[in-house]
Amino acid sequence: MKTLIKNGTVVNSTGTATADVLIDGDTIAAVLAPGSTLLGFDIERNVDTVIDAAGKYVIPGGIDAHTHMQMPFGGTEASDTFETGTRAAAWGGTTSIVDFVVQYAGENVLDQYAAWQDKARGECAIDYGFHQILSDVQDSSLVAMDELVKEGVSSFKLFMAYKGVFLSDDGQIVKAMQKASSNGSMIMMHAENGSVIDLLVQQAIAAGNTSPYNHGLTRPWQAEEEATHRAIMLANLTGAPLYVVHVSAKQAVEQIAVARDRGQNVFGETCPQYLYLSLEDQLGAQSDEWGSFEGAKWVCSTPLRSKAEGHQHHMWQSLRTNDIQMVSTDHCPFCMKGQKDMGLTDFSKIPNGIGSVEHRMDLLYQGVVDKQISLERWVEVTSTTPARMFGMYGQKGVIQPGADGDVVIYDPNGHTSIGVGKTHHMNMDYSAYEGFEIDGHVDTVLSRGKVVIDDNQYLGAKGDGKYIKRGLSQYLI
Ligand code: DUC
Ligand code: ZN
Ligand code: ZN
Repeated sequence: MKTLIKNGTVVNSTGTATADVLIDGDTIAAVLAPGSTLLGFDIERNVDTVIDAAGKYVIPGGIDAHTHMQMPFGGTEASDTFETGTRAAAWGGTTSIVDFVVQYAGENVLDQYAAWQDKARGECAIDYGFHQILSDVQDSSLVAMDELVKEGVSSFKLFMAYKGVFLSDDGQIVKAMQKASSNGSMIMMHAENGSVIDLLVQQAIAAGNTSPYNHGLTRPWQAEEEATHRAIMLANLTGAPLYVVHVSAKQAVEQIAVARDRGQNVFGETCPQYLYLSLEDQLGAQSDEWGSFEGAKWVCSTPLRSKAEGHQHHMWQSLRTNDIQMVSTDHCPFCMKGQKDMGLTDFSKIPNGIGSVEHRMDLLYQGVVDKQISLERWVEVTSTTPARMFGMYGQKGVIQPGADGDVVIYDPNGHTSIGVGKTHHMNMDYSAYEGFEIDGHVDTVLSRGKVVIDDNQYLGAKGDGKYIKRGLSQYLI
């Protein structure tokens, strides 16, 4: 199967050019000046499909490096399966995800890895890779880290919060970091001080402060800044590279920036919710159906931060200045009915998570329209950097010969209205971005050369997606 995407504006992180993109089978065969021939060979006449992308952007498929499909969590399970979540991702121009294998305390890491491979195999609409979550860091987990790197799992997530569920103590963190420092893998960190949060939550509940807004109040920025600083110091001690996930506090960004300026391999990720949503939105949320419990829709960790305190503004600025390197979703969807409502009388029982795997590319494109980031930076933070950070670049994250034919044709003159019943394919009974209007549209999506979205139709199939065996981070020497 050969496809020619002609006359489009090809946008890579390095620059923009009008070009034709020839895809042969799974991979990009050539990027050519418009109308070129190949050694006298008329390309257009000899391909199976021609897509005219005049006036549109042709970008590398989005890579969401932080998703939790069907994750058992908070007394329930994230509501998107690998099938529904990856299909929704495709609708939104994301052609690869990196999800998390979960190891809870006492479980064996390699058994869990095998179980997650079984869950995802044959289910995904787009390509998928895995990070590994470590909770207790057993001796066998350290051996498993070496094994997993050979399997293409080159990043390990640890938690400084969620005591009794995920939390690793500082000694366990250091042990995992020492191993990462020796085998070249990346340590990812959920950086919030769990003991402090647990105390504040208990005090809030005892005082009768049970509504969803208290979730944010009991996870203050100081708990994020302190844990981010501690994680950076432990990484410094061990020489491990550190990637801080879902950064939401401007003070945490400052810690990352200082460490980077000192020459440490520290990286930061933020998410659309910290760029667009705020604690004030959550406080003001009211509906006929849910009253103030409406705010549960935006209970996630790290929490939404105060707009008045400038966190949102600072996140966009950090994306421009590269103090934050990339944007993932932390896609962890739960329905209001039957899941979030477990916390109707106690916010601490609301399962933590927001779903947005479908909307990340659009929401970040709106940042281009709103002059928050450049067109090339859009591609960089949503595709190219995730590919480099997690050992996929060359195969993913770029439009160039030899790369996978993961291509999105994005119409800057199109429009997308986000909301349930409009553009919503995630398995959630609400949208965290209901009513958001985007000045652009995902027209066509190709996943390894196959058109999976075109003209508002899904043309892919469950099982199209293949496992991505990742290498080591391409930011490390
Ligand atoms: N934060 C969430 O909001 N959900 C899943 C886990 C996490 O760290
Ligand atoms: Zn986390
Ligand atoms: Zn997460």
